[in-house]
Amino acid sequence: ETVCVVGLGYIGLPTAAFIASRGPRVIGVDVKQSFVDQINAGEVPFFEPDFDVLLKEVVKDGKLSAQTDTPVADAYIVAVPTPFKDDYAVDTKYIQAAAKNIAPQLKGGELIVLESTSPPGTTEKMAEFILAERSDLTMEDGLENSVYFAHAPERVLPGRIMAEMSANDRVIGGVTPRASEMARDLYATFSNGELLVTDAKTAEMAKLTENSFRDVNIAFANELSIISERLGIDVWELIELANHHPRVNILQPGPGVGGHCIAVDPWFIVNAAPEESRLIRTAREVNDGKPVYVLDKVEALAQRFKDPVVAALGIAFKANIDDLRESPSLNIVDKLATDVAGVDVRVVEPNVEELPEQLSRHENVRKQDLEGAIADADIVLLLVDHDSFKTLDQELLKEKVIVDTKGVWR
Ligand code: SAJ
Repeated sequence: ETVCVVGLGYIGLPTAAFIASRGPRVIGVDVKQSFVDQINAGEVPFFEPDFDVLLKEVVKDGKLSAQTDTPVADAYIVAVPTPFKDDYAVDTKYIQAAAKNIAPQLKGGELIVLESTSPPGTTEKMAEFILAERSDLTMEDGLENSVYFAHAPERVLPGRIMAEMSANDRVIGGVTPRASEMARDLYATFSNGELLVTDAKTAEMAKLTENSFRDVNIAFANELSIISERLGIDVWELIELANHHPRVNILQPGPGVGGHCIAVDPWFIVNAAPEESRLIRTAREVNDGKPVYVLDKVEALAQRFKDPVVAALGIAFKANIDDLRESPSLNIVDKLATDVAGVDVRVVEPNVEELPEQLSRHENVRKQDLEGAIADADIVLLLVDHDSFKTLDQELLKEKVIVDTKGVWR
C-alpha cells in the first residue's frame, strides 16, 4: 500500500505522518521545494506543538518522504488550499493542479480523497476533471477501470493537531458507496474516532456547517460585547453567568475572527445559496465589523495624546500560535499606523521572529519586548490572549490607558 498526500501544509503533513506511523508507505508531494527539503531532513516547516518528534521518527524510518512530482500510488489524499475569490466563490486552481498531476498516474482501482474544505459539489467536480483527462477511466463502482472519489474534511484545531488528528470523529463522504468504504478503511488506519459515512456533498456541507456554527456563535459574543460596552456591563462576566445555564454555551468576544477557516468557510455557504443564507452572512459581517470597532476606539483614545505611543500586544490570529493568516489583530495594527497622525506603534509578538511586510513597511511600527513596549506606551492595546500576556505583572499597567479586547486583565 502506498499513500500519496498532495499538499504538505498544516493539514497534509500531519495527516501524512500519522498514516506513515501506522504502516502504509507515504509519499508527500508539495510544489514548494524548500518544504520538500525540510521534510526530508525531518524538520517541520511550521510551528505545531510536539509534531516534530513524530515527523522525525517516520522520516528516519523511511516511512515518509517528500518530493515535488506526483508518484504512482494506491490512494491519494488532496490537502491543498481552497481560498476564495473576490466574489466569495471558491478558487479551485490548486485542486485542479493536483488533479492534473494525479490523472496520468492512475491505472484503475485507486482511491482519491479530497480533504480541503470545499463548497458542496467540489469532490464530484474534481472527479469529473480527472475523468476528463482520462476518458479510459470511470467513477462507477466495481469495474476494472474504476477510480474511487471521496471527501473527508479535516477538523483538527491548529495547536492541538497531535491530540485531535487521531481522536476526532471523521465525516467520510464517497461519491459512490464503494468509495466511502475504501476511504473509511484508509482513515481507520490512524483514526480512533468514529468514522461517519455519508455522501460527498453532505460531507462537504458538514464541514462548512461546523465552522459556520462557530462563526455565528462568536458573532453573537462580539455583538454582545458592543452592546455591553454601550450599557456599561462587563461582557466577560455577562457571558460567564449566562453560560452557567445548562443549555447556553456562548463563545468569547475578541478583536474579530481570523484564520483561514472560520473567517472563510461560511462564505462558501453564502455563495452557494445567497438568498437563503441571511444569518450566516450577517454573522460574517458582524465579525468583520469588530476590528473596525476596536480601531475606532483606539483612535478616539489616541486623540488625548500629542504623539501617542501604542503598545500592540499580539498579531497572530489567535492565542499561542505563530499563524498570521487573516489575522484581525494584524490588520488593526496596520490601519492604526496609517490612520493616526504621529502615532508610534510597538508590536509585541513572542511567536514571530520578524514583523511581516504588511507592518515592517511602516516607519512608525517596530517590534519590541513586552516590558519595554508597555513602559514606553501611552495606550496598551491587547489583541491576542497569548499566555505570556495573561501572566503580566499588573503593576506595569498602572497609569496606562488600556484596551483589552480579550478580557484577560479584568
Ligand atoms: N475566536 C474568538 N472567540 C472564541 C473562539 C475563537 O474570537 O471563543 C476567534 C479566534 O481568535 C480566531 C478565530 O476565532 O481569530 C478562529 O479560531 P478558532 O480557534 O475558532 O478556529 P481555527 O480557525 O483555528 O480552527 C477551526 C476549528 N473549527 C471548529 O472548531 C468548528 C478546527 O476544528 C477546524 O479544523 C479548522 O477551523 C479548519 O481548518 O476548518
